[in-house]
Amino acid sequence: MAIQIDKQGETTVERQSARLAPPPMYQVILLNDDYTPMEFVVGVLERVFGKSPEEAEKLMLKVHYEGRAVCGIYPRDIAATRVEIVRQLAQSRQHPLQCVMEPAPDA
Ligand code: TYC
Repeated sequence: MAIQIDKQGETTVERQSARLAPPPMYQVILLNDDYTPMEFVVGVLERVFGKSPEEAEKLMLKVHYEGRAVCGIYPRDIAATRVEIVRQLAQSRQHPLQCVMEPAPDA
């Protein structure tokens, strides 16, 4: 909030949120590989990205057939956290699953 006091002693409180640009957004992308089990990928999409079982299955198959798919679009810190969680889950089961983030194209 910006607070301004003019010469007459009037105080103006300006709501700063109205003037802030929206944060830059990042898309989190899952990449295909030949070894990670399909069920594991479906589980990741449900647990990390909040997808329903049906959405997760559909998205996993999109990655499987097309090589990659966007799992979600988030502010930078949230995107980075989700990429890291996927990395840790994959590592814990020794799967080569790869997840990356990149700036989202402007809406
Ligand atoms: N291609 C993998 C398989 O046939 C399945 C898979 C789907 C792996 C999506 C990674 O991001 C991925 N077992």
